[in-house]
Amino acid sequence: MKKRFYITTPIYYPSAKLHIGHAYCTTLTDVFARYKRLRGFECFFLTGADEHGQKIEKNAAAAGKTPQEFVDGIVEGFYKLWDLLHISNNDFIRTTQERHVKVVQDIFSKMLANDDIYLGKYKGWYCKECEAFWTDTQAGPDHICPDCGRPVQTAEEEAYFFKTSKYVDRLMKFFDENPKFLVPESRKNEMINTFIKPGLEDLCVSRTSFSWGIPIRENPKHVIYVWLDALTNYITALGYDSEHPENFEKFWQDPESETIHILGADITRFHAIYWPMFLMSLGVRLPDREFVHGLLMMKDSKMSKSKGNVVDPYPLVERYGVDAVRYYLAREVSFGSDGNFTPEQFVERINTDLANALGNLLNRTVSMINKYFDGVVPEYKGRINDVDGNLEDLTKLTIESYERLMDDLKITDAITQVNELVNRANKYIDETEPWALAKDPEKKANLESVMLHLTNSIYVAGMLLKPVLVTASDKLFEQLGVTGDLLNYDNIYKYGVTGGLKVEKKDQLFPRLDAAVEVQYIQDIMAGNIK
Ligand code: ME8
Repeated sequence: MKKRFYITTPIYYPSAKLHIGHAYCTTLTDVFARYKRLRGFECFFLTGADEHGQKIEKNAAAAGKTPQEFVDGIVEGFYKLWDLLHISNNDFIRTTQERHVKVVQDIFSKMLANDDIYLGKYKGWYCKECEAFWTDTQAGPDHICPDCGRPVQTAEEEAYFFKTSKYVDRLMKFFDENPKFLVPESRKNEMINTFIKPGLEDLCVSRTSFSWGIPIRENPKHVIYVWLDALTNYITALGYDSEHPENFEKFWQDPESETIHILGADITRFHAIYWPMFLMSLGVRLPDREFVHGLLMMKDSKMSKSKGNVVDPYPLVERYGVDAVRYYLAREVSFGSDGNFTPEQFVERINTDLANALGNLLNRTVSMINKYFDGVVPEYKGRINDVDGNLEDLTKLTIESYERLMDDLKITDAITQVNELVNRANKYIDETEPWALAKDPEKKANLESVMLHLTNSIYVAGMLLKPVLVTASDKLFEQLGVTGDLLNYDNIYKYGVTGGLKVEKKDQLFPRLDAAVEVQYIQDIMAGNIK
């Protein structure tokens, strides 16, 4: 099994503040990275900012700033959000950094020298006012500029093209030979049927209509198309083509390392079709997996910066805490499918799973151990009856299925398994009635066993949720008295290790939220009244 891996998020555009969709992708990627690290993998986790392009040039001008000043300000906000959410990335790449610019220019020169890029003519729809070229789809049937709404004219400009035709067969072969490359499977079919089968045109990889981009060394009036610039971040950050290629060799080229890109469904085409072709052209290994997640909507309408219907994650984390927001993101919308954000579901999820189920389980268990056993968890004495045995079996099964699902990036399903274990343990308290056992001295062994099984399930649940509940899992372990060696993941396989722990009652892990008040609060965030 591979013991090293490289994982990336898309690099987001600093054209405006990030919204909860970006937080969703980065948080879920972070959950996976933390999970693999817990399992002993060496991980390199990259995120960053995609800083070039016409839109950024325009937004900067509208804000009265230079593009660099403009993106510097917005990227500060990226750092702040990732800090708030405890994102454990190992590096943050900005496409305006020198390490990136130089390599993108080298890559372009290489492709030009290989004859994979040639100079041709770009035919499209041109808007004189905006000085922008648009494709057929963008101009639509009425031939209108999507930005200013004025009519556009057909026009031609000199541009460089990447020869996709040269690589299309190799790409199809690669898809066939690597069925796990692009998941979920439906995304692959969509790529083949929508883009490849109808015939892929050569890709225009340069622009002359604006200047905020990386200039082509051989012909500096052109800037490099933003997607060729952006996608290469995944290797420039590792030191590809630099004086320090160690991480590139170790995390990308070495087949012992697994490379995984996480991305949203809106950008699958660039990652699944063009990126592999660029890598083939450079003679670089292709990534092992691309996992496409769905998009979060706001009650059936796509959340987007331009529509102004976004949920700002900053005030959300500030009010509800990092653990609640991370848990909601990981648990609510199945990773890989589209989903809705609603304030009601947000509050409900936290109350049901965290306050009522997990928090309550810990609270009840610690109180009973204090009351019946002076705060010390009784030792494990083996399987003394079926009820206890069932909880023991379920705990072991939960670990197995959690690991299998997590390894497949089915993060939501994996968390759901843990939630089911927690629910089962709560039900087990009701079934075993420890308060009744405590009244009968002959049932002492039963009572001991119940307390041990409960603490063991909480211990396992706490460990499995550690990649999500980055601060609450430590608080849970503190109350349970888990320290030292038991903080290592591998101990969850040893059933009964919680015997002898000294528990300590502290504050509720997750106070119950007042639904009416909090739904209103989140609606205020969405209306932009709280920042
Ligand atoms: O496309 N729901 O950047 P971007 C869930 N710079 N995820 C969402 C989302 C939503 N409503 N909206 C955005 C770019 N995302 C390029 C990427 S990579 C080499 C270059 C997430 O700022 C999702 O992961 O538009 C999506 O793919 C990404 O943000 C797009 O971010």
